[in-house]
Amino acid sequence: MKINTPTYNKAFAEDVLKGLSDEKKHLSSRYFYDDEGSHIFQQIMEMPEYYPTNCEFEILSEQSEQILEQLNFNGKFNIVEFGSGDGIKTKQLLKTFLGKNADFTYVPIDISEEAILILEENIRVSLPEIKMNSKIGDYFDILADISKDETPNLFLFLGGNIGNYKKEDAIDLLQKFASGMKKGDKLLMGIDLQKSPRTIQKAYDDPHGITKAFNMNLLKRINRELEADIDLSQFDFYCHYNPENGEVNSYLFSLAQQSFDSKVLNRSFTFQKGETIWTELSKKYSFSEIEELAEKLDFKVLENFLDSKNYFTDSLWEK
Ligand code: AVI
Repeated sequence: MKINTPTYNKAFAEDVLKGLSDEKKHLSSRYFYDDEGSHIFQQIMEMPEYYPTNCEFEILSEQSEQILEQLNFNGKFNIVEFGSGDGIKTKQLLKTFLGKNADFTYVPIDISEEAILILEENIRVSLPEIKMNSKIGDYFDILADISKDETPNLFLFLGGNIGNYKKEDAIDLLQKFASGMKKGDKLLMGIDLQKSPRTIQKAYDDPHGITKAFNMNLLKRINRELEADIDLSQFDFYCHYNPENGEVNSYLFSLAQQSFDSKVLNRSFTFQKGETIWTELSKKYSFSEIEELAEKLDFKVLENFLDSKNYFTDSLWEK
């Protein structure tokens, strides 16, 4: 008997079904990052309006020596990176640490084998002397293994990704990180800060339409993977920064009363004219919110490493 294994991603299908069936429609920004979405995100990071990447690059290029001093590790340690991406920013930190003769092993973790292979190649070409022990798989399975070892760890969670988690989900994620950390282990986390609402609004509501394309790619994915017939020209993108709570919320919205079918989900979905699909939260933090979050999780904030404009922090926490 031939068993038909689904060619679509089951979690994606379930989440789309749930998200588009709820009264207030939503789709998770987690699904932005297929091959095309990852490519569009690269373009976002190159836009002059999208300041977080340059800010974090500046911090890691100019302050890694101070970061190393604050770690206060004597002897060997691991640098464990969650969601390492292309490693361009991390390379700045690794280079400085090597220059200071720090004795460490770099342990990048990613779910994608391809991402790890590209990263390894990229790091080895520019830093051939580095000790690297890459891991492919689920963060938390790997974390459980790492925590059994006596070697002290510096965990990296860069890029400001924590901003894409709702408060309760951010706490949940950091609690999972914490459960794999020993006393004295450190976490260096990229966090985007509250600043002029105009600067933030421009970074997300960009004039090039790249962030719009990033969001629209979710609909393209539904068409392709869930065999749907969404008319993309009948949707637009909107985002809004609220300086009172530090949240950028992003939406797709329907330009007409319309419906579409998905063969995979075996359902049709109807939209009113102007109806929204919430796609992303990008939360900007104040220093007091960072302190509050660390305290709740039993971490101590050792130092906030800021860029010259004070837009972004790499916040160093100790367990
Ligand atoms: C990945 N993450 C930190 C980005 C952000 O700024 O929230 C994703 C992004 N969304 C729109 N532009 C960039």
